Amino acid sequence: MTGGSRALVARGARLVPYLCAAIANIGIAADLPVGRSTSWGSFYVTYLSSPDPIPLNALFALTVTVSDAGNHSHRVGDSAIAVEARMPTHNHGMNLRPRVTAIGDGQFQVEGMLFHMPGLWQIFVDVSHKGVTERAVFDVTVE
Ligand SMILES: [Cu+2]
Repeated sequence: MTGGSRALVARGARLVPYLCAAIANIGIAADLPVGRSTSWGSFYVTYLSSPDPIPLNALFALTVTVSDAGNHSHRVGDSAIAVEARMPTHNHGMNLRPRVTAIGDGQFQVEGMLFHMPGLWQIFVDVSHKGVTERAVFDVTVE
């Protein structure tokens, strides 16, 4: 499977909870983490934003979880992450440098994120583990 078709499948899968929430008229979608596999398929990265959805021009935080790609319930406890975000169509990043704090068992608190313009942003989570670094990319449209 190519990376392109995998991305399409992932986008399609993300729509399902929103459709369910719309039909049932309940707010479950907001509490579901967003998940992606990393570039070489070794890890599965999820985040929850606070607040959710990610606001325009206001500080927000992410809780990031790194799991084994083959078993999403198995956290990669001795991993480390670095986080940045860019607007791909504007070729610029954030004006702030986020702070990453490991909170144990493959989870990280990322504070000091701020998206200062509306539009498409990409959050890059670089996972390092046993000398290997792989990237998970999350597309986020901020309105
Ligand atoms: Cu911009």
